[in-house]
Amino acid sequence: MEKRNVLITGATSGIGEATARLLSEKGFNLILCGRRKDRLEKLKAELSSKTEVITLSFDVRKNEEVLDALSGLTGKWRKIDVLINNAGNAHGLDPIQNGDVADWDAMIDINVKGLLYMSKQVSAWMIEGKSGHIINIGSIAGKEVYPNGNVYCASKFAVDALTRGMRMDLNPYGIKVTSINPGMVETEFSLIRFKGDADRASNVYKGLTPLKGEDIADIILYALSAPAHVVLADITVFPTAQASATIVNRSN
Ligand code: NDP
Ligand code: 8X3
Repeated sequence: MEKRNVLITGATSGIGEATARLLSEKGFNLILCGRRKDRLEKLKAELSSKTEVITLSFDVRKNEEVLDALSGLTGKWRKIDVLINNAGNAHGLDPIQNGDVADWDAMIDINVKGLLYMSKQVSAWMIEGKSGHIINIGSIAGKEVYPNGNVYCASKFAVDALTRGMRMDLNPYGIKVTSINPGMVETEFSLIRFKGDADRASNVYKGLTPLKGEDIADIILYALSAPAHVVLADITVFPTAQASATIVNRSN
C-alpha cells in the first residue's frame, strides 16, 4: 500500500514529536512542522532511516508564514493525506482580572487562529483529492472550564466547535475530522504555561502517573487505522488517576 503523507504541527516536542516517531514506523511519510529548526532537523535525521521526512519551520500564528511554507510543498508532498493540528500551548494560569493580554493573544492566535490557517489551506487540497483526515488536538479544557483556565479553556472550546463545524463542512468530500481531547499529558506543556518554572511544572504531575506523548500517539494511530467508512469523531482520554479537569487522585 502507498504511504500516506502526514503533516504534524508542533512536532518539535511532546505529543507531536511522539506522534512523528510512531508514524515513521507505520507507513506514513512525514512533514514535520514547528518553529525550532534545530529540533526539526534533529528529528528528521533520526527518522529518515525509517521513512521520507521533510521539515517546515514557521509560526502558525502568521497566516503569511503558513501560506509561504505550504506553497513550498511540491510534487507528491502537495497531497497531504493527514493533517494533525497539534501545535498549541497554555500561557499562564491566572484569574481573568489578572490575566496577561500577551498570554491571551498567544493562546487565541496559536490554538485557534493557527489551527484555522492550517486547516483552510490543507482542506482545500484535500477537497481537490476528495479524501483526507484532519485530527485536531483539543483538550479536556475544551469540554470543561476550570478555575483560572479561562482563556486557555476558551481556546480549546473553540477547537471543539471548529472540529464539529469542519466535520459538517467537509462531509460532502469524504474528509474525516477527529478530535482528541487529552487530560494531563507530561510534555513541555506545563513548563511553557508556567514560563519555565520547572518546580511548578513538575508539581502538576506529582502523586500520579500522567499520560505520555506516546499514549496520545497510539490513539492518533488508532484513529488513522480505522476503515474508510469509520470516523472516530471525538475521543477524550485521561490518565487513570484523573476523573475530570479538576478531580485528580494524587495518592501515588
Ligand atoms: P509541548 O509544549 O510539548 O508542544 C507544543 C508544540 O507546539 C511544540 O512543538 C511547539 O513547537 C508547537 N508550537 C507552539 N507554538 C507554536 C507556534 N506559534 N507556531 C508553531 N508551532 C508552535 O506541548 P504538548 O505536546 O503537550 O501540546 C500539544 C497539544 O496538545 C497542544 O495543542 C496542547 O494544547 C494539547 N494538549 C496538551 C495537554 C497536556 O497536558 N500536555 C492536554 C491536552 C491537550 P515550537 O515551539 O518549536 O514552535
Ligand atoms: C491541557 C490539560 O487540564 O491543563 O490541555 O487544561 S489542562
